[in-house]
Formats: sequence, structure tokens, C-alpha cells
Amino acid sequence: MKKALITGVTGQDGSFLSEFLLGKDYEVHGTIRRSSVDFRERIAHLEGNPHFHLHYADLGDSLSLMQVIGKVRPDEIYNLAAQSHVQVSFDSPEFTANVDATGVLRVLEAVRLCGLTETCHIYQASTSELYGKVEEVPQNENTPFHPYSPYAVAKLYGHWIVKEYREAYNMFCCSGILFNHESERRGETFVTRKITLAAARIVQGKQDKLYLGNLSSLRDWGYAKDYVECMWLMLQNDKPEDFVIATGVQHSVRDFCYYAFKHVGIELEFVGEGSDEKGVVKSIDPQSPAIANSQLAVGDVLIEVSPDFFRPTDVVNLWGDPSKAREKLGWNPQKTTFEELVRIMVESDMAKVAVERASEHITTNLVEYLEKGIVK
Ligand code: NAP
Ligand code: G4F
Repeated sequence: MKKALITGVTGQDGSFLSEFLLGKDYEVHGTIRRSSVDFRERIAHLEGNPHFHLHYADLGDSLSLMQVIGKVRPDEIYNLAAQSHVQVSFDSPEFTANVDATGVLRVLEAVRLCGLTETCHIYQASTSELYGKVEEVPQNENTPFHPYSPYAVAKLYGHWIVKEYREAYNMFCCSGILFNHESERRGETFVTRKITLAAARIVQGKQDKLYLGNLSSLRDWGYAKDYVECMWLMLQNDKPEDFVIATGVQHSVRDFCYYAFKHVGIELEFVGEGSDEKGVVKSIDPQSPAIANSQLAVGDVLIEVSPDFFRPTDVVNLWGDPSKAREKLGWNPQKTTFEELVRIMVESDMAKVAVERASEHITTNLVEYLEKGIVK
């Protein structure tokens, strides 16, 4: 049985990759961090599986990495752990550098010092943010990098140190240059999830408005579940190489809003420009089950721009060319289309909000019954 170690197993990608590798009969080991609240929602369903094991380790702590790598002696390491939020990297640049840059070095050194240089294949989570202030579209493996945030600068170090260890020590280590990938498990402060959750809350009467930053920003958004397969394929390749992983299709944040709200029966139109732009209800589909009981009306303003979500430097034109992954790894970049991705996310958030509302309703009724002495 092959052994895989996933750093960042509690994250969006870590949870999907764990499921994928368990399905391929791997023994999966994941690193977790101690937290004052137990927050392992994404992997809760895997705990108890005899082939799934968790270990405490932190990318800022070499000794913890040495311990876990020395104990597990994995055949494959997927280094997914990172401070992954670009906007947060402007507020916490030093922490981001420690985890996203030096953390990668710590993993590579631990592998070397544990004597696994010749046996362990390593995947590093690189990013399309490396293209940053882009110098060409679409971007492929040969496009020059121009990182444009503390996050991207830290990830550039990670990318280059992986290349260095590959050449200096002949290690099988490679980087996936992944473009944005989303899912129903995406963190709630990334723009796509913020939009799908807001659409679900607005139609169910739990939120009035959605405030966003740059609506014109362009991204190549794919489905995280499809992308973890490619991480694995890269480590099964006959030689370590870096790959762009993307869909090859580009949309704006504005488009994402349009399709998410359309899925709940609301057609939006965008009026105004820059900070004054607004997303307004243009029409409502009376046949849509999502909209039943909603108080919304044509002309309601549902989206506004807030400068709170502008970044000091913003990456505005990401569009990947996945030809190399398609040709060399046989990976299908179009398995889940953009509209399908939006549908998956909106439907999941509609269900989540409905459950929250139902549980609030039960709690309110219970309190009332207790107060009236109906139940004791
Ligand atoms: P995510 O949901 O934010 O997950 C990040 C993971 O890293 C979490 O498990 C987190 O643990 C862990 N982590 C953070 N700091 C750590 C530290 N100091 N030591 C150990 N673990 C730490 O991110 P994701 O979307 O799954 O992305 C996975 C990786 O791909 C990241 O490296 C990200 O930068 C990169 N990437 C993502 C995308 C994308 O669009 N999703 C695109 C390109 C590259 P806690 O749960 O304890 O916080
Ligand atoms: O969803 P985002 O925060 O993702 P971003 O910055 O592209 O980073 C994600 O993808 C990278 C791959 O390219 C990963 F490396 C990284 O770890 C992360 O997973 O923002 C997307 C775009 C940006 O241009 C941002 O300015 O959406 C714009 N945006 C507009 N309003 C917003 C908002 N972003 C966020 N988070 N929140 C807003 O309200």
C-alpha cells in the first residue's frame, strides 16, 4: 500500500485529495494544527477510516515536519499547506513568507534529512498568482512570472526552491501552477464562495446586500475536485515536471455574480461604473423554486462595490493554457464547466442556508415552548 502525506489536509484541496487517494487505496496521512476550536469540518467524514491518519505539524516548525516525515516515510508528499488568502497576505506578510516560502524549504530539507531523497515524490502547490501583473495571455509554463502580492512573492520562492532541489539533489519534486479552483468546500472569504453564499442568503431572506471589490477582475475558475487528480498524475509521471492546471476559459467576478444569481431565479444587470457600480434585479423568474416566498422585487440593489475589498495591487487577468497537462498527463480540463461549477456551489449553499434557517426556527420554537411551559 502506497503512503501519501498531505500538508494542509483540512483545507479545500486537502480534503478532496484525501478522498481521491483513499479511493486509489493509499494510506493517507495528513498534518493538522492545534486550534482552540475543533475545526475539521472538511475531513470529519474521513476520521475513523483505518487508512486515514492525522499528525500535528506546522510549516513554521522544522522539528514537527522532521518528526512526521521520519515517522511516516511517505512515498508521496503533497505540500498544500499555506496561508492561502491573497488579501490577508498584505496584512500578515511575514507570516505568509514564513509558511508559503520558507515552509516549502523546511519540507524539502526534512525529506533530505530523513534519507528519502531517492524515494519520495513531492508535489508543491504553486499558483497562477505567480503571473501576477501578467505579461501575456493566456499563461502557460513558459510565461514570465511577475508576482504582485506578498502571497505571490512567497509562493515564487517556494516554486524556485522546488526547482533548485530537483536540479541540485536530483529529487522528484515538482510544482503544479494551479489557476483558481473552487468548490462547495471553498473558504467563505474567497470571492466565488462569498457570492454563492450571499445569493443563497439573499433569496432566503437572511442577507440584504453583497459588498464586493473589483468586479472586473478576470479569473480562470475550475472545480477543485477535478484539479486534485492532476496533482496525483504529476507524481505518477516518469519525470518531475511543472504543469499549468487550468480550464482555459476566463470569466469576470461580475459574470460569476450574474450566473450565481441566475441560478436562484434572479437576473441581474450592472449599472454605474467603478466604485458606483451596482448589481440590480432586472427580472425575477416566477418558475424558480429558489425564489418562492422571497420579498425581492425588480429594481432592488443586491450588489454594491466597497473599497474595503480593493487590494493595494490586484491581479486582474488570469487565464491559463492547460495544453501541456492535457497532452502529457491525459488530464481533461473541461470535466466540469464554469456554469456547472456555479450550480454545484449555489445548490450546496442553498441547502446550507435552508438547514441554518430550519435550526433557527426549531430553536425559536423551543425557547417559546419552554417559556410557555409547554415542554419541560
Ligand atoms: P486552504 O483551503 O486555505 O487550505 C490551506 C491549508 O493549509 C489548511 O489546511 C491550513 O490549515 C493549512 N495551513 C495554513 N498555515 C499552515 C501552517 N503554518 N502549517 C501547517 N498548515 C497550515 O487552501 P486550498 O484552496 O486548499 O489551497 C491549497 C494550496 O494550493 C495552498 O497552498 C494554496 O496556496 C494553493 N493554491 C490554491 C489555489 C486555489 O484556487 N484554491 C490555486 C493555486 C494554489 P488550517 O485549517 O489549520 O488553517
Ligand atoms: O477569490 P479571491 O480572493 O482569489 P485570488 O486572489 O485569485 O486567490 C486565490 O486563487 C489563487 C490562484 O490564482 C491562489 F493562489 C490563492 O491561494 C487563492 O486561492 O479573489 C479573486 C479576485 C481578485 O481579483 C479580487 O480582487 O476577486 C476580486 N474580488 C472582488 N471582490 C474579491 C472581492 N476577492 C475577495 N476575496 N473578496 C471580495 O469581496
